[in-house]
Amino acid sequence: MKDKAISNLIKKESKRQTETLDLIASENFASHDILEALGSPFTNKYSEGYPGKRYYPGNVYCDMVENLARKRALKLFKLNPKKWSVNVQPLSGSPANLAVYFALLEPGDTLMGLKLSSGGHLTHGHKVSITGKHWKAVQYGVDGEGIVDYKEVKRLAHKHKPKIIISGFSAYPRKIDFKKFKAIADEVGAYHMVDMAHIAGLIAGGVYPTPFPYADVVTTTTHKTLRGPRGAMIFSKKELSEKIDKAVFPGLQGGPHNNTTAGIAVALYEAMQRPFKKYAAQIIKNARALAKELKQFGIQLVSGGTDSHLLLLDVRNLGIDGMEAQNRLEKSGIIANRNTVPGDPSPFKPSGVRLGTPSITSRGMKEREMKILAFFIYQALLGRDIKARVVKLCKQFPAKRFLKS
Ligand code: DSN
Repeated sequence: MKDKAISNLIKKESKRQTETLDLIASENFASHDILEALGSPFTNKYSEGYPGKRYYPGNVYCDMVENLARKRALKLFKLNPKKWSVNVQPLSGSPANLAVYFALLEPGDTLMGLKLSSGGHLTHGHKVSITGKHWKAVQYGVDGEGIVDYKEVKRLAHKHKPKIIISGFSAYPRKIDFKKFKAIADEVGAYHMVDMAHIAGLIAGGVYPTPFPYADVVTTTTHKTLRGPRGAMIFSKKELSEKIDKAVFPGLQGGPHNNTTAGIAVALYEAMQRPFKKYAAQIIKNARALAKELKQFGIQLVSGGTDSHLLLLDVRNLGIDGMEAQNRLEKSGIIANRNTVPGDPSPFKPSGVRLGTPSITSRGMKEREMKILAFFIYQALLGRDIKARVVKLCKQFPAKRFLKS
């Protein structure tokens, strides 16, 4: 690369990723093949519209890429193409969710989602997001154990009659009862939308319950447990797909990022291969092992454990808050984000840290390493410097093979 400034920063970022442990639950390592697709000449092409119906010429191969991505997406999640459609153009998760609301709601209509402070997402109706400003947002919570309060979901749904009920969360360690959500949505005539961004790879790997039998629309990003490039997809029942497609383009976006679509197609191909199932299962095994070990150090976990790729630590009993925990971990080369725990009064002073295992599982770590990692996390949270040992562990599980040189 002639631009030495950027080339240097890429090298530095690669080194940072290699020499730290990434426990951010929404991050992962995309494969070298995916990086190749992202850096391919597909980045040069405009293709507003959909395959066979583009506004510009020259899209013969873009059409093939997008059709292949769509076909693979339906196949991976075992969906009948006569009943389900998928749009692979959303630029990321937030625009994907926005497109669904834009397609299915009128201005001022009501949507209902989990509170941010209980593990929901900004785009599920938080007041600072357009989704909470443009539409009337009703927010449900979790109970004292950190489990979705389904009674409250039902009560609020009957009271406010939302048009969309959203399930699928960003900081929720347990299994979600999609069937219950669908039953409540049906009772009040609402659509059930599942945002499976965090758990898509686990669902694809068959190690987390699939939401599809109980959903009308399913959105997902492609870069979390699914281990693809940064992008998103919207699955919808056939009768809704025309509205969704129109909301994505021309409603919200211009030309799709064809290089990303190519990367998504590669990620879907990879997720269909046998090793991916093993990978998905190992993510959960690692999360459970990490939870067990951390608990032995007296660390408190929201809901007491996990059924997924993430854990939510409540660090108050260590005499620190989430921000301090995040900083102490980062000093030792462990990258994890501060997070609210249920009941936190403000997202600006959260009491917890969210940990996820997708990225370290991609590096090849297993239960044995979770024992070591739990010790490192505990030491770092106590303010002890264990950076050298973290770097040593990183060297044993190199990330170089994912990174383009
Ligand atoms: N930022 C993502 C996460 O960390 O969960 C969600 O958008």
